[in-house]
Amino acid sequence: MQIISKPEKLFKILKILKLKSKTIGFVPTMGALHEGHLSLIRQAKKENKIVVVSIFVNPKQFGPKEDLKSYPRPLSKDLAFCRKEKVDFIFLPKAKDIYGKNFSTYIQVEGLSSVLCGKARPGHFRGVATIVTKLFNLVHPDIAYLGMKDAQQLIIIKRMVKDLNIPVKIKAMPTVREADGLAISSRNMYLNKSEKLDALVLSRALNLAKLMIKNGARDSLSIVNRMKELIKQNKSVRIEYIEILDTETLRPLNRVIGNYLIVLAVRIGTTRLIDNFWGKLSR
Ligand code: PAJ
Repeated sequence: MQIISKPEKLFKILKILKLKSKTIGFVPTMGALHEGHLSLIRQAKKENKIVVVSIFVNPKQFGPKEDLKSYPRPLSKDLAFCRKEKVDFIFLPKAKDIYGKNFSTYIQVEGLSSVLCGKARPGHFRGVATIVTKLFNLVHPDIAYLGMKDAQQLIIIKRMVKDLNIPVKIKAMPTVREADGLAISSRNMYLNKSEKLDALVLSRALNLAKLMIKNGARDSLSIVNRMKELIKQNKSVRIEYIEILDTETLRPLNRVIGNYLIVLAVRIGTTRLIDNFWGKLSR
């Protein structure tokens, strides 16, 4: 496993490998790797000759009051995980080498970036789209692996790749959960014991919605209301949003039909958690 920090060096090495027709699988991350990240890496290993993992806590996607400083950075543990998974290259850049002096170009995916998490985190998706574009330009992956856990991020990146003709295939990977149903996230480590129990309400609310839909419910409002009722039983959980949307446009669906996405965001203490369910009903 080779660890590269300089963008130009990474670009040069990968360019040579590409000329030798080696397929490149790419997993962009902010580190603090867990089973969710590892599932992406394993899939990339299965499908490509070369696997590149980037570890970069991207300052441009954090708001001024967000957790950039305290975001976990367990680097030696991350590297050990990657070594075990036989990752070929780790890209570990410094912020100053990614955002040089006078940096002033951003990618803005309009519409999709200003709803849901984009409302609570203005500028977040601009930061994500910009770094992901830069990483794609440096790595030139054949396939990039992204988690369905971050549904809005995935939908925005897919839109951007299509709109800008970026030559990469985006592979969406299912959410990895703890045995109790909690979606694994680097931010779960901010939760104390009782908050971790409170957090189970996210997957429970999604399961309730799934059951209702299985039993024939189609009216989004009544499903969302039942989810809200369930969550409100727990006084320490504050709902930010619960919505049922179209998976491509993120437009709200009055009725559950076609490719739909149930998304929710809550705050527990100071921690913001998201979860979702991707479903399909034939029209
Ligand atoms: P990060 O939060 O480190 O996540 C990296 C990738 O892992 C994302 O595609 C995310 O959706 C996926 N992931 C996280 N938890 C998962 C889980 N429980 N199951 C499956 N996949 C999971 O997302 C980012 O970093 C950044 O915004 C990034 C895209 C790297 C740009 O900076």
